[in-house]
This record gives sequence, C-alpha cells and structure tokens, in this order.
Amino acid sequence: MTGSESTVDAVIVGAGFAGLYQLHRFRELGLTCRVFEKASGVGGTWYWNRYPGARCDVESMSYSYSFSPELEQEWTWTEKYATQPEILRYLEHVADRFDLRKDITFDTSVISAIWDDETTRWTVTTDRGETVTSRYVVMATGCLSVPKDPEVPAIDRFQGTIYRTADWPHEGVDFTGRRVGVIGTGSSGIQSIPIIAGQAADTTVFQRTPNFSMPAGNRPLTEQEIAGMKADYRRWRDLQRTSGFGVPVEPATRSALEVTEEERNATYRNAWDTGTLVAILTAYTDSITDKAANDTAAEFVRARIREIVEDPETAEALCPSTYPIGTKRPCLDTGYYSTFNKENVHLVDLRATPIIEFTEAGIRTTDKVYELDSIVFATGFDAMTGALAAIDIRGRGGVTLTDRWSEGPRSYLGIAVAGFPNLFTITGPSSPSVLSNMAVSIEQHVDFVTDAVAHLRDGGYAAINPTVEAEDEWLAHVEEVGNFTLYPVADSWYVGANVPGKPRVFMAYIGGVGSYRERCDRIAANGYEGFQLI
Ligand code: FAD
Ligand code: N01
Repeated sequence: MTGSESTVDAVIVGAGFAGLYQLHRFRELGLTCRVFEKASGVGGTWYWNRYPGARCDVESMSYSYSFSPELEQEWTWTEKYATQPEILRYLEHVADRFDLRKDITFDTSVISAIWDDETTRWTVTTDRGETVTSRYVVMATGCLSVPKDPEVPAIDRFQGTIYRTADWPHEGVDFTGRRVGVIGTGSSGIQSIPIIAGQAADTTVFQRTPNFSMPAGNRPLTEQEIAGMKADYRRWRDLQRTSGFGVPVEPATRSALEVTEEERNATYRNAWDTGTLVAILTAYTDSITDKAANDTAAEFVRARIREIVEDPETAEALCPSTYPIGTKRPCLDTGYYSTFNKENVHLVDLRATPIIEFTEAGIRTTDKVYELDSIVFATGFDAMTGALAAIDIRGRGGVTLTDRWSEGPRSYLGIAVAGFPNLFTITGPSSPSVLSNMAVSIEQHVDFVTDAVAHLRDGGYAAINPTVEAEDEWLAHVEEVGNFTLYPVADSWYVGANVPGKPRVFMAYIGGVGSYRERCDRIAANGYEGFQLI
C-alpha cells in the first residue's frame, strides 16, 4: 500500500474494544471504513499486555459487549476474571463473527490527520506512506496504550534482559533460575509479581508508591452462574448503563462516620470478601468524598496488609499512606501481599532508597547495587492523552491538538474537540472512561458517535464540531464534580502526575456513567446541543 491514496467515509484508528465496535456500527450505517492498527492483530490492550497474570478486574461477564444478544449467548466466560488470552480470544471471535478484519490494516500506525476546511475532509497518513481521505476520523486509540519506561539513567547499560508488561513477548518468558527485578507496583506489577516470583530464583520488587490491593477471589464460573447470567443479560446491561461505574452496585445510604467502628469493619470485611474493586469504595456515601470517611476504609486495608505480611518492616512499606484509597486506581490481586513472605522475594522502598541508575549488572539505588538477570518494567502508561499526542492532528487553521492541549486536554464530553470537526475520541479525556467498566463506556461513546454521524447524513450536514463555550462549560462541570471528590489530590496517572512535565489536570469524569449517558442522550435529542452543525 506504500504511497497509495484512497477515500472512505471514515477512518478508525485502533482495533481494540472500541475500534472493533465502531467499525461494526459504521458498517451498519452503510459507511465505507478503513481501520488502521499498529499491532499485528485485533484486541488492543489484550493484544499487547500478555504479561503473566494479566486479567480483567471487572467481572468477565460484565466486561464484554452488550450490543449483540446472540454474541452474549454463544460466548461462555470460564472464570470470574478472565485471563488475557481468553479476552483476546473473545475479541478475535468478535472480529471474525462480524467479519471485521477485511477493513482493518494491521502493522500500520497513523502518523497524522489533517483537516481541510474547504473539502470538509480529513487526510490521514500512515507510517507505511498510505494516505486516506475521509469525512470522519474516530480515534479509538485507547486510554492506556502508550507505555512509559521508568525515568532512570542508563537503561541501555544493563546487560541482562528487559521486559515491559505492556509489550510482553508473545512466546512468553521463562524466569526459572533467574534473578528478576520488577519496577512498578500498579495493577500490572501487582498481577504479575506473584507469578514471576513463583518461577524466578530470586525476585526484587522496586516500589515507589505502594498500592491498595484487595483479593480478587478469582475462580472458575459454575454452569449455574453462566446460565443465570445468560438468562439475565438484558436486565443486567440496563443496570450497568445506569450505574455509577458501569458495574451495578446497591447505592450506599449512610456515611462511614455515622456507624460504629465494629459495624464499619464488618461492612468492609464483607466488601473485601466480595473480591471486587468497587465494594469497599461504594460501601458508604462519603468513602470517596470525605477524607475522614475514606481513612476508615484505607485503615481497614492497611490492617489486612499487616495481617498478611509477616515481616513488620516490609508490611509497613507496603501500606499506602500518602493518598486516599481509590484515588490512585486500586488493584485486585491473587496472592500479592503473601508473596512477600517468601524468602526469595525482597521489597525495595524507593522512597527511602531511590534508584540512581542502571548498571551493566543491575540497578543501583542510594543503598546498593542489585544484581539482576532480568528487569521487568511495570511502569504504566502516558494515559489518556499519550496515543493522541503521538499523532500529528491538525484541525481548523492548522492548529495542532498538542498545542490546543498544551495546558491539559480540552474536550466536549470527552468525545469531540472544538476546532477539530468530525474528529471523535472514544473514551477521551473528560469522559467517565477509566473510572468505569470501559466496555460500557466504549459502547456508549461509539453509539453516540454513530448516531451523530447518522444525524449529519440525514440532515445533509457536512460536519459537526463543539463550540468553545460548550467545551468550557463541560470542563468546568468535570472539574467541579472532580473537586467534590478526593481524586484530584493524589499524584495519579488520572491527573498526569506519572509523566514528568505533563500538565496536572484530572482527566476523567466522576459524575457517573448513568448520569453522563442521560446528558449525552439529552444533548442528542436536542439536536446536538453544544455542537455546531455545518
Ligand atoms: P485499546 O485496547 O488500548 O486499543 C487501542 C488500539 O489502538 C491499540 O491496539 C493500539 O495499538 C492502537 N493504536 C494507538 N495509536 C495508534 C496509531 N497511531 N495508529 C494505529 N494504531 C494505534 N478496563 C476495564 O474496564 N476493566 C478491566 O478489567 C481492565 N483491565 C485492563 C488490564 C490492563 C492490563 C490494561 C492495560 C487495561 C485494562 N483496562 C480495563 C482498560 C482497557 O484499556 C480498556 O478496558 C479497553 O480494553 C480499551 O479498549 P480501546 O479499544 O479503547 O483501547
Ligand atoms: O501502571 P501504573 P499499570 N521509578 O501507572 C511505578 C489498568 N490495568 O500498568 O505510583 C519507579 O498503575 C509507579 O510508581 P508511582 C488500570 O487502569 C488494569 O500497573 O508513579 N517506579 C507505579 O507503581 C491501571 O491503573 C489491570 O510512584 C516507577 C507503577 O510503576 C492502569 O492500567 C491490570 C517509575 C505504574 O503503575 C495502569 O496500570 C493492568 C519510576 N521512574 C493495568 N515510573 C487489571 O487488573 C513508574 N513507576 C484489570
């Protein structure tokens, strides 16, 4: 395809959960589409993150598409939390079942997208020299798709092997007999460390900030559970769509501070035992809005850590204390804390002894050199904006998206950006996205975009673009709701704090997926309020 040019109705960038569904919906509308995907296959997150222990932490039957009742019936999840290979098989099945692959070009990155106001079209260019013009561009590029390495000098000097959880070798890695270092204790580190430690001769975990993690209680699903869910999918999907996080929960009715300590701890114990992410955070009305209430949940989890981890010094180092529980994404684990009871597993607290540099033999901290055969980077992502910033996107008047976003991402509903007509961002910054079950949020965005495009076509419009005023109002609302919670106080990737130099902006909408959906529906019903139709 090098050097070729073509025209389609829509270009979609990315073939994960979002890109696949967007292609399906646009095809239903009769649009011609091209999808470009950097990877060699479909799956997005589930194509790349093949590290040992990788699983979803929203229950499998909820973390799936709802658009096809037939798909729901024919696909059977085998575990409470499906493994990466199972989720990848599911997405491959979806691609085959809906005949999606024929419009997807793999091993190809989109490098630029330039808007032309006269033709009201985008010109999209790939790293293989192909150029496509299209009326619409959908960025289904993922919130967590650009991994970041640790900011440590002399990484190249290390003579052993380096692995990245977010770009794991397809053939797997056998750590048997090796001295392994893992940098990072977010979800990827916490899922992979117990398995790596179960294999390696010696494992050293380099922790900068401890995380709150709860036991996943993962297990095979029973036939009864599967049959029950298959019979109940429609009701369940409705509950998901109107819920706060895309996962139905009983709304709390009381403050954590109006019950006795005994009652509170019993509630937290029940929540802990559910093996879900949200139970502890939604047990009381004020868990995520009031520091004193939040402290009670945080202290409950710290007590569990101290109970599980035998060495008191290690237990203390594993106890998070510098941010409220929930405000950095919490984790679900299988045997994470107890892994530190093994003799051949060591924790290095980087707050006490920071890394200075990599050496030929391993990692030098202010304390000593750790000699290692392999180092695993579980160091996270340039979240929310990284994949968009990597593409040269130019809207009206040649303005680049990176310039427009120099002080932080600006968007209307997290879907569209003023000055960038007919460009849509699936689960973009300032939408519920990463604070929700993303399967639910992705479907909602794709449906909104598809309906908007149908509206343009039926009304004879060439383009849709939000006004700056609508964007301003939306962002003020996102900030106001965010500031009502404890989220903005933490140095999390939600605020860009993990990437040096990134503007600090709380990049997600915490108003709830249900109320967000209602707002989007109202905006559409009112003729796309806040958008200019051209
Ligand atoms: P992605 O799956 O990230 O897909 C984006 C695709 O776009 C990628 O394949 C990428 O290669 C491609 N791309 C990006 N830029 C370009 C370009 N310029 N040119 C061409 N292609 C490009 N969410 C949950 O709700 N529940 C979970 O349990 C959960 N578990 C997760 C576990 C891991 C390990 C990670 C990393 C994330 C997890 N998430 C989870 C979030 C997850 O990212 C989303 O649920 C979902 O998979 C995102 O789908 P997507 O299609 O939007 O993006
Ligand atoms: O990344 P992270 P992740 N030196 O950013 C540390 C989803 N997900 O890939 O906290 C030393 O959470 C960093 O330390 P600190 C989920 O949404 C879900 O684990 O910045 N350490 C942190 O400990 C998740 O939130 C699942 O101080 C450095 C770690 O690396 C998101 O993806 C599984 C460092 C990075 O943690 C990202 O998770 C996996 C440095 N220079 C992912 N730089 C599920 O279970 C970074 N760190 C469903």
